[in-house]
Amino acid sequence: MKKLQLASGLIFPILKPTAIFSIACVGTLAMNSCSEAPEPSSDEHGSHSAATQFPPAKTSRPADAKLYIVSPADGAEVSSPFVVNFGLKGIGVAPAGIYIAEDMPTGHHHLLIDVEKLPDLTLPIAKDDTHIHFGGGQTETTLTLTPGKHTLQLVLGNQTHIPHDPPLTSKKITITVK
Ligand SMILES: [Cu+2]
Repeated sequence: MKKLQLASGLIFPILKPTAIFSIACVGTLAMNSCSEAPEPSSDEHGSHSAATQFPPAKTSRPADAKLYIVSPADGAEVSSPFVVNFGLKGIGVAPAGIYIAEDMPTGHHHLLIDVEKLPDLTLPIAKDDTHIHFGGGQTETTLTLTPGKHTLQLVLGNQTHIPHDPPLTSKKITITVK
């Protein structure tokens, strides 16, 4: 677990939209130079035609990408309000609306609170009190929940809030709020 947290630590601190390209580099294991934003139409990146830059209907993602809740731990007892840390490995975080390229997949977090059954993961994720979007590229949030048991689960969504193909979801954890 220590290794996972270390890896996610690289992603966590960088939240500003201006930093998304370097985050994407982390997510794709530095396939391109990470020193500056890629220019989609420049000669340097000539392998990307205009067509491949257009967001596809389905966004693929690395097979080994992982989405997980760093904290609280599954089964933890917490006092409200409490912080939830999102963990992501093998794919970058980018704000909603941002699409970089097919070989630089990114997404943003969605936290499902007390959602019993996952929604249709081929459609945009609903936006309501129990499906919270982090379209700014946030990787943590502070929650205030009523005392008792609650479940938390993350789903990564693409630039249009649609889960990737295949979808990236975290384990659903159960916590008890004191
Ligand atoms: Cu979203």
